[in-house]
Amino acid sequence: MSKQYTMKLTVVGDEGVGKTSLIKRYIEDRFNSEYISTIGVDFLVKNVKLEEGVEAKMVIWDIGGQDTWKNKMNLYMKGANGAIIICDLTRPVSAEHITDWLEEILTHAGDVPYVVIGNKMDLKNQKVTLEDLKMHAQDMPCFFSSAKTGKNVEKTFKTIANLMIKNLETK
Ligand SMILES: Nc1nc2c(ncn2[C@@H]2O[C@H](COP(=O)(O)OP(=O)(O)OP(=O)(O)O)[C@@H](O)[C@H]2O)c(=O)[nH]1
Ligand SMILES: [Mg+2]
Repeated sequence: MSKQYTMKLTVVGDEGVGKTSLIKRYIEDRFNSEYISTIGVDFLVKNVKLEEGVEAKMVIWDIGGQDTWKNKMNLYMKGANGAIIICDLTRPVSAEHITDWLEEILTHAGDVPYVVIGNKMDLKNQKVTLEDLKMHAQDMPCFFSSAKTGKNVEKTFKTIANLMIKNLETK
């Protein structure tokens, strides 16, 4: 018998770090260099096959990073099974804010798994190191990624999907 899970994944981080781009790369394998800021929240669904016999319907909440949406976080985060927290490797402030995003997750979704991503690794003027990310991520996984080249995008979603499943199975 195969097991079928439904999971809610939230994707958070400052405006312009590449949340929508990362999701678009993962689902459609495409990249758009134009910046269209997410208004409120967008929803996307991806069916994932994990280990033998385990399938999951992953509902991805692409949350707008502008301050305007901050007061909606309780609605957006509620019931989340996990999160991807993203910063832009060329903008140290976006890395400093990882702690704030983590706080939102803990407050509204509780103690759920998350991964920390430093995006835009294709750009030259990187100012955030893997050590910086590790510090913010505490014991959870962290990677560099590029929505532009696709580097580590699949790995990011696979990692968080597996962590969410593991967490659900132990409940
Ligand atoms: N070079 C490069 N540019 C990227 C990458 N990811 C995103 N971008 C660009 O960064 C800009 C912002 O990307 P979005 O994906 O819209 O950012 P977001 O985090 O969804 O922003 P909000 O919806 O406003 O919170 C766009 O111009 C993207 O093309 C990347 O990996 N490399
Ligand atoms: Mg967006």
